[in-house]
Amino acid sequence: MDNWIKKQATLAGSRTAITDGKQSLTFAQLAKRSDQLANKLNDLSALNNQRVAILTNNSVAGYLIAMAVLNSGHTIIWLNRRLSATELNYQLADSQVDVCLYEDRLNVSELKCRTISFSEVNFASEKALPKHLEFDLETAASVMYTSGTTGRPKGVIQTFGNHFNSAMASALNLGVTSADEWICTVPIFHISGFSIMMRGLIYGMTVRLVSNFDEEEIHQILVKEPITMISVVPYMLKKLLAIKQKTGDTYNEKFRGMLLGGGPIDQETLQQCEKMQLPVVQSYGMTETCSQIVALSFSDAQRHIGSSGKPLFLTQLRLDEKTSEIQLKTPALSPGYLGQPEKYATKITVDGWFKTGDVGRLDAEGFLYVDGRSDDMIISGGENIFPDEVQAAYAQCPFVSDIAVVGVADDKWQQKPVAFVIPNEQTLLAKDLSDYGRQRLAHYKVPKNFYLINEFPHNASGKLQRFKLREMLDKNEV
Ligand code: S0N
Ligand code: AMP
Ligand code: MG
Ligand code: MG
Repeated sequence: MDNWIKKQATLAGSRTAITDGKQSLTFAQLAKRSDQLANKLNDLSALNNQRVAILTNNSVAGYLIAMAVLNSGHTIIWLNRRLSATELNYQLADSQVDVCLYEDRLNVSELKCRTISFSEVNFASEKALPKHLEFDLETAASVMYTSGTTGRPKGVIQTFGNHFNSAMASALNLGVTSADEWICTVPIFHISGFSIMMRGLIYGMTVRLVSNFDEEEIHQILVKEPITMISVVPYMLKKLLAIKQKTGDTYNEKFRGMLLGGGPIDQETLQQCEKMQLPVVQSYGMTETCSQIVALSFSDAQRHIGSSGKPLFLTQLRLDEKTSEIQLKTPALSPGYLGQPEKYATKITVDGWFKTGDVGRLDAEGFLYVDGRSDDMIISGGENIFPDEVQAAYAQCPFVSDIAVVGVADDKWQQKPVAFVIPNEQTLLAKDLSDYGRQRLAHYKVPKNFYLINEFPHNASGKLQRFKLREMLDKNEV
């Protein structure tokens, strides 16, 4: 298959590929620049290993480095910049990378591998690589880590074929073309963001990057610039809706829609969006499916408020007869977890369907309603938190005899983790517990509240009953 970067340089060379509002590159410039950067990475001997890690915020520099890594025929290991050094070091070791490329302003002092800043890459000399590397549908383009209820995080492999199928299915649903301009406010280290970069390459469409989520700034961009599409998680939708309600502003006349995903949303918010004539397209997807595989269409969005839509072109979906678990077959499905085929095998049914861990319903017309998780996963502001992972971080904590983490509803983050603690000392302070967690975990994973308790509710077989802890909170018993 032809190299997508080179291909767009010949098809749409003069069109803008990427812009942050100050710096812009056409597809022709992108091809040239990613060749240069790949040659510089080669000169730095940063390409000895098949995989290269990238740690960055959304930035043109990070986007270009990612394109250079793909262009050089290597696989990107995307690192979540909110993770702790311990968490990042686990992923670096697990993916067996020997180089992490990082945005200059980020702190990498505790990372246990060779680190090269983007400016070091820029200043390097060039050592030529083969001029025109092909892309291959079966090859891993990217890897993103995701946790689970058991065991350590797993690297989800996303092939070029997964990205291509995902982008095509999305375009067939939304009618996106090269005339669109998609603003990327979601992190490029998540599939929500990286899929926008890949769609940009595949459609020949302009991607507008913003470095962090500042709702006032994004609102102004949506009003003033010719943005047609934005991807948001519920947290972002609510912030943008509130500004629209306050100002009464309308977005620029080309604006077509907000692709909403990454977690559940309440009906009330969707109804308010409708009132404000904010075209929201609900969707359902995950890292393992390379972004949305179920989505509403513009024409159905209003009629099926609360539904995540229909399975997109080529995706098959069924519900498990007993558990109502959502199960999938799709060409966008990851071929596996890096180095953990046995973990991946547990996610596939005997007849070959991927088990999502989500529970849902289908109405008579085939629209999907996602009801929630079958496990204890918490989604806070679009980031996943697994209670077992948080508990494990406190296993060695001297003040804690035992700890149980549960998710509760939260106005700001939709859900937040809180902890029940059997203390070793009665004078224990929440701040000490919080500080302990913040040294070991991504800050969004650290419980927002700590409740001291004498014993945990267990069932007859000794399993922790998290629902009983949640009931205690509901009844104000702690
Ligand atoms: C919500 C975001 C933007 C919040 O980040 P913000 O405001 O930039 O925070 P910071 O300034 O960095 O930090 C301030 C304090 O807030 C804490 N914090 C940050 N994030 C969270 C959080 N999520 N929960 C709780 N706390 C958080 C920081 O720790 C800091 O606190 P202190 O000072 O104490 O350290 C940010 O979280 C964000 O970007 N979230 C979205 C992530 C995302 O994109 N998730 C989606 C993942 N799923 C998928 O990608 C699959 C679905 C999909 O593909 C998709 C999803 C959406 C739309 C479209 C699609 C698609 O199909 O294409
Ligand atoms: P991630 O593993 O970070 O890619 O997030 C994917 C998970 O987010 C899914 O497995 C669901 O649990 C959740 N999710 C995504 N879209 C929706 C939706 N429309 N409604 C409810 N939950 C969703
Ligand atoms: Mg996941
Ligand atoms: Mg912020």
